[in-house]
Amino acid sequence: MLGDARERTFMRRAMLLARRGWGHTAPNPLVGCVIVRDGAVVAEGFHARFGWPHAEVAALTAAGPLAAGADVFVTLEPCSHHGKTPPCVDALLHAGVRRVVAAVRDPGTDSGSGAERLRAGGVEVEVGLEQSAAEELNAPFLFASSGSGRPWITLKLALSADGAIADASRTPRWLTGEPARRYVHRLRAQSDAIAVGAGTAVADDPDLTVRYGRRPRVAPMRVVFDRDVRLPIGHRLVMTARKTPTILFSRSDLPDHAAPLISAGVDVVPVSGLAEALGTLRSRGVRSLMVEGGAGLARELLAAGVVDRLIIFQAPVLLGAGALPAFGRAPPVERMRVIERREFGDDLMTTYAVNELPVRP
Ligand code: AOF
Ligand code: ZN
Repeated sequence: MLGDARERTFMRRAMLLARRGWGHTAPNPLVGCVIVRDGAVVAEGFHARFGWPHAEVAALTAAGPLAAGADVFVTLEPCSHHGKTPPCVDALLHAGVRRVVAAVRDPGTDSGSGAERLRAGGVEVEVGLEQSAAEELNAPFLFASSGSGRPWITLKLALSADGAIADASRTPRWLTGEPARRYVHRLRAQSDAIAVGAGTAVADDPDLTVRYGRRPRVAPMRVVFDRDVRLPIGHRLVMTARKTPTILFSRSDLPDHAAPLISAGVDVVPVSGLAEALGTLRSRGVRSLMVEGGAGLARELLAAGVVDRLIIFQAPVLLGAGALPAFGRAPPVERMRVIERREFGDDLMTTYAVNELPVRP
């Protein structure tokens, strides 16, 4: 029965398998699959890398003849199209599975309608088991398919217990400990691009690269929202721009002092404002954007209503009088949905849903 505890366990297992493709499947989704017979898992699979076999095919291959008459749990509706690989629907029908349980529908116009095709072939199909977890797993993919003209945006900030990002002296310093900082590299690895505002780029001289854990298939693009082109030529982002693509969004009347940055390989793009910058990123293939501060950019994004997920790492530190509040004069947001809470050493991470995924018509 859909939703019984054991079936949920199978879907959660498929979700865990899906995560093994972390950083390697974009622009495709993370997908995992388990094949069950007589209440026991007989085979598993996941989409390991862009262009490689889909999760269902990997699991069917592992199952061999055991797939006949089996139940299949998959985190995304099986595809019905010939893309880089043949339709999973055909593979499932050919293997003679009895039933397919999918967590969420595939919104793709080519790849979708797998459920109907399977039903027409006599397979029992149910959709929606662990749906919200599956949506969270592939939010950028689902958001892109909804016709959004901008990337799915995650704003990540490290704050003191008194809600600030810098003390009165504004001296850059680490608030969070090593485990939290490592996890940020993991978050970066699953993002198409990583952005900061000009203030943070100037003050912190960040690399914005993935330097810990498994490297992603494609290094995330680096983005600086720097209206007046304040990024110094000697900063890391500029020095390494030829190695890792770096976009700088400036105001539309490009200042003359941008020339050396352009010569150094920074892709300086003059834009009329935030909306045009986000549209440019999306049109260049950025579906997921992680923003790492600072206060000015955070305020601007919140005010524009384009923060989809807010990840706060709260460190056991008080920055005291005169500290820089994380959100400046950001607009109030009504109760946000808490998606996840996790501890990293003494730091507490909370992921909030600020926006919800648009519901498919
Ligand atoms: C995946 N992995 O495990 C599943 C996917 O170009 P293709 O053939 O790789 O097809 C990509 C589309 O197939 C993808 O956008 C999604 O709609 C669907 N399902 N994709 O990459 C998988 N099951
Ligand atoms: Zn497929």
